[in-house]
Amino acid sequence: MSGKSNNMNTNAAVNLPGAPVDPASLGFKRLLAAFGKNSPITAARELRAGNINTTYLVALSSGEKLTLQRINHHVFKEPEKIMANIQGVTAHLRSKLPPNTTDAARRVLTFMKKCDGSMIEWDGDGQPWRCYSYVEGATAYNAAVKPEHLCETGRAFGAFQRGLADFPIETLYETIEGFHDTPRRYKAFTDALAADRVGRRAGAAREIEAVLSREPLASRVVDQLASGALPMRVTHNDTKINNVLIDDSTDEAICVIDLDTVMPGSSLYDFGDMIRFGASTAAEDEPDVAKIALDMGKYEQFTQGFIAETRGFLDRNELLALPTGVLVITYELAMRFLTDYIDGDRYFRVWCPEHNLVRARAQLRLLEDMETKLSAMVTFIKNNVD
Ligand code: GN1
Ligand code: MG
Repeated sequence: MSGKSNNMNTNAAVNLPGAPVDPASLGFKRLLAAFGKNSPITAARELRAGNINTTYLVALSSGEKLTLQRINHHVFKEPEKIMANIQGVTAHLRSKLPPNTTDAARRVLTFMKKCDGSMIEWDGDGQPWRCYSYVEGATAYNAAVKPEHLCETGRAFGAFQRGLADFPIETLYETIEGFHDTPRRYKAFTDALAADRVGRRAGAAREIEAVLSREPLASRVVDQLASGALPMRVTHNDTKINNVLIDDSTDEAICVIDLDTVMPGSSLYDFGDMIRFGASTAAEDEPDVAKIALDMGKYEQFTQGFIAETRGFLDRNELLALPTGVLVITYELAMRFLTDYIDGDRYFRVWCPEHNLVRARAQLRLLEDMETKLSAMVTFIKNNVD
């Protein structure tokens, strides 16, 4: 139910995943033409991918396959700024590929430009669209299907940060203000409770209490960023395992995708979100909380990959603090899902009426389990960095 798939479940003659859609009614011909793509469309699919944007795949008679994505304008107020960030970051990462790289287009996403050089086309309803490469022969898994995918994912996100360590951070726009400012998220949560817009507060009393009782956790990372105890870095900010493409034939992580939230941030949040989503024993929206725990075996695999790429580049105290990020981001997501539930599901896409409540409950259960494993998480890192 949750997450996104990239190249899964081919279901028709044209090798594209997703559910067939009618390209004419969605205005794809005009959108593609804006990006200089004029070949007839031979297939179009919708991916039920992600909680924010709407993603389509198209095949053209020229043989080219492309991703067309409608950016959620309610969430991303200034899509041109996202594209400016993405353009800078992808160019930087591309320049870091070894000179003998033969498959650069599979390792860094390529976004199509319009003839005026911009990367956004607005549709008749005032919604922003973009168009980018579709990486063939690679899969975005919602959960690892082979043990090596865990370590590979850790490596990919570690390498992503390392590759951007010398990126001019001051040139990045903050595309969503306070995105991982957890105390600010807490304030939004209590504001939503006070407003109780759709009368859902009473029905979520236990989850609300679980969030309120953990308030001190909210500031554990941002306070250290503010004091300078932790550095600001260029971070991805949405490090779910399904934001890494795994090569179908080599099982190597080849490309980090979903660059919408690349912004200045903390490595703790990136590491933490990777563990929150990928090292759980269940999906982010598992309704049966008895199935949810932190899988320490998975944690260790992710961590090994991440540390292999970041040792010597992240500060030692930062590395040892990574597990704090695991707790804080899990708390933050619990709070964000619950806020949206109380607020009437205005931010995350939901696939069933109580979806945000189910997501929040799942995060809270996972957090409870993580709290008992914090020292084990730290010990594993200590043993691997010293
Ligand atoms: C959203 O849409 P997706 O899956 O890329 C959200 C993330 C959350 C995630 C939870 C811009 O990401 O912050 O962690 O859902 N993205 C935004 O699954 O809010
Ligand atoms: Mg995202």
